Amino acid sequence: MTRRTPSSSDELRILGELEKKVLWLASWTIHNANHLRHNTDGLKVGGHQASSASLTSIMTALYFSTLRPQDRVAVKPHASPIYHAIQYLLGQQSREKLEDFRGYKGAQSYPSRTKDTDDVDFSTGSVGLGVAQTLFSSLVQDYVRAHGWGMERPEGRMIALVGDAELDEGNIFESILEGWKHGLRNCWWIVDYNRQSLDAVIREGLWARYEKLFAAFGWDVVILKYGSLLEGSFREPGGDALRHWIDSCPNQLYSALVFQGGGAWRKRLLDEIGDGGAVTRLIEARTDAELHRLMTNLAGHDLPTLIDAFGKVDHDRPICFIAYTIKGFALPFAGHKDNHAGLMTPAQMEIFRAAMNIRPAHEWDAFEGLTIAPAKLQAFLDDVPFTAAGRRHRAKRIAVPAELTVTIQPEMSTQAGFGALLNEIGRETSEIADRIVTTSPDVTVSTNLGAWVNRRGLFAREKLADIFKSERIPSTFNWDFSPRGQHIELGIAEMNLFILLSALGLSHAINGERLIPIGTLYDPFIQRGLDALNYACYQDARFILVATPSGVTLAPEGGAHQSIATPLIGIAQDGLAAFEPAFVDELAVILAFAFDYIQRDAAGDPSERNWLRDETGGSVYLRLSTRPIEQIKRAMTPELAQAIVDGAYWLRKPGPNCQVVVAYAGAVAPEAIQAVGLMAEDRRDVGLLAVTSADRLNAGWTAAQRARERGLAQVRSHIERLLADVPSQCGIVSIVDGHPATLAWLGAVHGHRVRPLGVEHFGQTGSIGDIYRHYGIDTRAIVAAAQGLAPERPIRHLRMLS
Ligand SMILES: Cc1ncc(C[n+]2csc(CCOP(=O)(O)OP(=O)(O)O)c2C)c(N)n1
Ligand SMILES: [Mg+2]
Repeated sequence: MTRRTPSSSDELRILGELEKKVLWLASWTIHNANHLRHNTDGLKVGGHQASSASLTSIMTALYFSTLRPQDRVAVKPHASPIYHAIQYLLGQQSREKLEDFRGYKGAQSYPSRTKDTDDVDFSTGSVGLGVAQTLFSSLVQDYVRAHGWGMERPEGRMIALVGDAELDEGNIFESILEGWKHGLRNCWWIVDYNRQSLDAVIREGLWARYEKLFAAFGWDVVILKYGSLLEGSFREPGGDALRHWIDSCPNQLYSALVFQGGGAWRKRLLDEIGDGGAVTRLIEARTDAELHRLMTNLAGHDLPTLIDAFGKVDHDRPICFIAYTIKGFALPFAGHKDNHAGLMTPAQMEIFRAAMNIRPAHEWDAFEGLTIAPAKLQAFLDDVPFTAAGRRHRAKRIAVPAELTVTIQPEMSTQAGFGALLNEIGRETSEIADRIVTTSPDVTVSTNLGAWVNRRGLFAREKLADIFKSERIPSTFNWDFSPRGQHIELGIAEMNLFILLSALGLSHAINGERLIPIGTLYDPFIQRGLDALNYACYQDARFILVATPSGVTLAPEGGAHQSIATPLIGIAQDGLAAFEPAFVDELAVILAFAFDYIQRDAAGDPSERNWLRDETGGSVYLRLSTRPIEQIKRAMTPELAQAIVDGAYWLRKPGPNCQVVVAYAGAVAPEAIQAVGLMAEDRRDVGLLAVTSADRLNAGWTAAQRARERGLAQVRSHIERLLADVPSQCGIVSIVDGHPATLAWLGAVHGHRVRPLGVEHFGQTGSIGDIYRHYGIDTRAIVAAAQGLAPERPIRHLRMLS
């Protein structure tokens, strides 16, 4: 593609016009949403107008000049109106969606990969996460290329537009550390240094700390402080004094003067540095408006400076640009410390309209009020490199084996089963085995990935041999790093795990190369990274999360590591299908399903069989245990496999006179099985329901009810069918090593009474027997609960179970 030299004066003139237009469109979008559309329900758009205006120039320079199709950007959440305005000018955003900004199905308040239609690369919203996502996306790009995939495409730069207060989020620093370890490249962070957060003006001199910090981790730091006008004035007689004054001006005072304008600048400057000579002449040579323009000409608002700085980069080292900006630049509340939620009044908007030459009813016209001929502007826009073909990719699906083989020991834990399954996959040559990439925050061995890593090696761009191996020191693990390795070892920070999974899980869209990411961690630490997990799901990244050990079953390992709430997270987290199998043959079925499920992306209605939106796919969470339990010897039939995936099956079908059903999930299976055996003499036809996914059972049930409410009377979900023949007077004892609410809802399906057992408190250590007794999830507790549900006849074994 031929391209004009970016800094030609003709192009700069066009970019200057577009910059104005972008600010107008963004402001009008916000104004329209507040004053014209949504004001009847009192919906106010806070935090957008001032916050987005500080990025107008930077984003104009990037999107209309610097960026290439292979580049990917995370835009600061509150810059969404600027982003959508740019996309509108590039023909990728509709007027309707701008008119409905923040309204139903309109353009989103924060750029959203899944909900917006205008080519958002990375969602943002929860500050800090999108920033780290760009870093991990760069690592993933390196991973993909090191494996020889996608070499026909140019390398992209992963760019984040970062709010300065966003840098308060710890996850950003966690990611910087990880980036350094992995030799981060092709990553730009452009800090919108407007020295304001939501509530406040930030501390003096923060940039100097950032500079040291980034440099310490191998980043280039480029400080973009003064624009071309100010730089020019510094070269005039008296300019040194002006530079000195502005360099030492406190943030608060600078902001206040920005807000007050030309007259205030003049008074202050003359009072403080006026000398009756060169400095005074420099000031007095300018009108109030010119002086204001000069004094607010920070580099972050100066297109020539920005285009030059971005265009000059001729290396792939990570760069942190600290771009000085003004929050609310070019708007009436510019610089005011309370401006975060500031909105222009209708009167202010009219003044702005007049300044922009916009006629009423022409507010949305792309070139209204501009001085350059529309045809010329349109030709420029049509030729913008960023929107050239090749931005969006669709990677083909990786073939998945119908079943996974594994040798099942008589006693085995699901965690051991997971390790054995991956070991088997790692042994074979298959496409799926090559596309799997595992990662773990310093718990690779303790989550049982060791055998897989021994086979497939660790990933690093540079080869690094395991010294223990070369020194012939016996060790179970072969820790060789190479560009072909398939395990990415992370430090302990769980936020990094989830953001890396988010990046790996979007590789099909970002790099056009599909990966099958599997991340392992201890179950309780899901909560440590929960916002990042939610973020990954919100972006529709696809991965398999294996959390082990879990619950109080890890007993002697330590009370602090027990998890209670995670089964409920599994139920509640959108975009994540949660499973908690008890047996290894179930796990094999679920893992095979997961490999396929994470690759699905069809639009469409729920399946009529289980009422789940299986065709759209999603990510998968496996809650596993370290408890070895006796395995069931059985053949895996297609029916059983289907039921396992759908969420439950009868391990013992209840008879017609059934009085009690025990419904269990996960590692408490032995207690449930034993309790049913002990009750058999005193209770008729006891049923035993094995629940493999409370999440999918619940989701199917909810969807089926909704379908019936829409008139599809015949619809039945999987759990409704399973419980259909259970007599109405029968009670259900549910049990899970997690919060009892996980399965308590089973009673609402057909109105059976439920006694939900589970764990509500944690922290006690001991043997599994001690702990189960302590928290009331042992065999006795199940039998006692059954007795309580149907007390007419005592269960004799209960007395022996104290
Ligand atoms: C995790 C998280 N916490 C809080 C918020 C609410 N919030 C949105 S923007 C913001 C601060 C904005 O400051 P900065 O990043 O400097 O952007 P600016 O408004 O100056 O452009 C806060 C606290 C959020 N979006 N995400
Ligand atoms: Mg800020």
